[in-house]
Amino acid sequence: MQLGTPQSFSRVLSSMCTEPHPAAREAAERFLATNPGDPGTYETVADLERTVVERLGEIVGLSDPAGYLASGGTEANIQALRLARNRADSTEPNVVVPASAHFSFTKAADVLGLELRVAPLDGYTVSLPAVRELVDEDTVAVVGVAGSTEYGRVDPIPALADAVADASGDPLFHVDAAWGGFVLPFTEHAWSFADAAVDTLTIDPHKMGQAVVPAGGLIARDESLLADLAVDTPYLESTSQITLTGTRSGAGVASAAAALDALWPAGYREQYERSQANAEWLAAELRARGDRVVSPTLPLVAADIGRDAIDAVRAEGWRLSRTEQGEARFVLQPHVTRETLTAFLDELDRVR
Ligand code: 0PR
Repeated sequence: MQLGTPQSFSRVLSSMCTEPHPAAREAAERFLATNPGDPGTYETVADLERTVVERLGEIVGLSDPAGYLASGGTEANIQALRLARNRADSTEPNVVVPASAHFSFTKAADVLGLELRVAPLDGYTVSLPAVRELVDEDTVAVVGVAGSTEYGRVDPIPALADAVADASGDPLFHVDAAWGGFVLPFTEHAWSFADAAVDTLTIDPHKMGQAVVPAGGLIARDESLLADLAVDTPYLESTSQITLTGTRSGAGVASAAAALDALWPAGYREQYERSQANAEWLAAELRARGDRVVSPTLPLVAADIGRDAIDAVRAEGWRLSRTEQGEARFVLQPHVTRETLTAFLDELDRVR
């Protein structure tokens, strides 16, 4: 069988994945045949996972974090809603999410039997009055997004936490920082456990964290919250399991550990500064060409460059996707350098 060659990242402009850090790639290979799902057998990787969770706790402003490394943001978001549902005693549970929430919440609501209540946006972030109106005694969780998939925007996390505190039921507050978690610590945004009464949070090492896929992260304020996820594992040496997947790759855990060791905090800060500067530069270049640009508050640019132009650059091999509104969406991942963007703009100028 011909395996072919994996794509290069040189023209990938809209992906939230990136070239893994070299240390992360090497660690992933070393731990490929380990399974943190069975800590009784694979002790080293299980210990390493606890260390990674500790380290992620530092990033998200939590001194004694609970959590684990999931297969990605989808699993982390599903699990956050699952524990919220399991601890509530509603027969008609619902979850309130912003219209900007990632489609993983649609999957979560589907598999968990939750009513998905979608709060409209006010600009690019969730409308607080709308959230307050949608929350009722059957609401088991409210979700805020810290770094939205399409526009990189941050919901008003402290105000959402207040709305949760005022709710008549006892909902949990989940923050989805799957992509934003590795850039937000270097900004002024209020987004983490340190800024508001957050219960659970998604932060994915395999996005801006420069680990290999699969490495998502679910972090909880307290170990007791995760107890609602535990199922008995009668024939393993460990007695219960909180993850959604059973067997899972230790490669993600080890690579996250290596990436965090190499990059937190100075390397991630430098990366954020480089990516943000590139985002602002690209926004200015496109505006100078007369394109409407949604201002990048994080390193993600959405710009109305025209449907035909997107098709034309795609035909030249550029991997560029659109927002629901049809704007081109540039995610300034580490592999998207100034040289890449200059080459892209040259192409854009050529095709239109
Ligand atoms: N939460 C947010 C805010 C996300 O942006 C994403 C993924 C998820 C959760 C789900 O994470 P997993 O995909 O790890 O389960 N957003 C990316 C996107 O839709 C996913 C992606 C990644 C798509 C790489 C394409 C790609 O090449 O853009």
